[in-house]
Amino acid sequence: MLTAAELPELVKRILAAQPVVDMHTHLYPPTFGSSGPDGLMLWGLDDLVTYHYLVAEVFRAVPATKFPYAQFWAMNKSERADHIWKHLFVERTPLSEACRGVITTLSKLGLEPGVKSLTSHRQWFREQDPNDYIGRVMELANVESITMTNAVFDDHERGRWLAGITSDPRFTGVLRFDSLILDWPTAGKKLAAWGYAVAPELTETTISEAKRFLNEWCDRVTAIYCAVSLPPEFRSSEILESIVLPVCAERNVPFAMMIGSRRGVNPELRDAADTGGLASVEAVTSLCQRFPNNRFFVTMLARENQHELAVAARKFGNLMPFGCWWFLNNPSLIDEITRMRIELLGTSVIPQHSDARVLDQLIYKWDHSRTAIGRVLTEKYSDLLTAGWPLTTAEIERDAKQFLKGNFLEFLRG
Ligand code: RAT
Ligand code: ZN
Repeated sequence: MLTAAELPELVKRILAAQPVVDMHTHLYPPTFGSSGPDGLMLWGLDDLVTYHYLVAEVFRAVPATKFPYAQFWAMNKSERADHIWKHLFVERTPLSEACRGVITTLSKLGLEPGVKSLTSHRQWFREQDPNDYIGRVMELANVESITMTNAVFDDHERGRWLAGITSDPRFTGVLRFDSLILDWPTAGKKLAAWGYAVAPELTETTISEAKRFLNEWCDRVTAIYCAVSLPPEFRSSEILESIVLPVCAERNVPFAMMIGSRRGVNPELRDAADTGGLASVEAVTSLCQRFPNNRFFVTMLARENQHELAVAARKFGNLMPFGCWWFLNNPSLIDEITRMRIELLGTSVIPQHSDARVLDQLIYKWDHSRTAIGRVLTEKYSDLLTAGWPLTTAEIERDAKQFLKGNFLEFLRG
């Protein structure tokens, strides 16, 4: 029988050894382009250091009144990385989660993180072959499969799919179509221009043509689920209910809703422009109740929505809460949210996804998340021992597998 004293090391070891199926990232294989302004695969030092989380942070260190946005965006990527490095890593202590992430990543790659200049590291990354490097990063992060986000209304990505993409077994596809639900006037015009017979009104033909569009694109990207990100005020929509959910049900794929993002509050920050807000869990429960043949992955951006979402999941088996999303992907919040979810839902949640935009981030996002989840589990197992349960190593291994991989794959299968 295990003892409480053994738990911290044992849980850590088991979580580290359990490969992850990462259910939501913004990563791409090299077939989508791995260099230059058009490459969709982001990787390496300059992408790491210019991550949009760090762009937002550098404008706190050096405000736009002193260093105007236009001046920042006029620099090339390496110059922006140097600016961020100087102000967030050299002249200040890199304490924030996004800063610490760069440090963890460099250390795990065997690179000295405490440097004043990025020049020599930049050279090291230049020598890596992107295709081989993916393997190295996945091994270091112990990630076995990367789920992409394939934005069908992004003209650039769409063009690449239409030109023909050879699939990469390390990556799986997800069809993402925010504007179909949030901005039908624009999305509908695009569909019409792409040859689908849709009208501004949701006539029968429009509905069946929009379904044809979704089906064709789900086939093209081999979508394992469909996804949208929604603003705090989202409740539901006719398009969602008459087009999207029926297609997902027919294809037997879950629908992922990432709720609570408010886009572009400070557009000057570009990718870093968005913020979050309190959303409605009642909107989620209403959909779960009225669409029992659909399965919903749901993550919410507001900390204040998390408890109600976990309670909702107790009521609906077709609801799977996942991840500590974006501004919640910080150790203190992962701790709080994971603890609360486990107390309410046992092992039936997906505690985390990486949301990595830059390949190398898999290394730190999963390292930091495994640590945070491990702390919670250690405490929970210790409480269980105190309560009298004869906990075994095999049980901890089974839980780690469910949390990091199994729950996602099982919910996909339905
Ligand atoms: O977390 C992020 O990096 C955000 O910018 C978004 O990509 C968000 O995760 C989303 O999928 O909309
Ligand atoms: Zn995302």
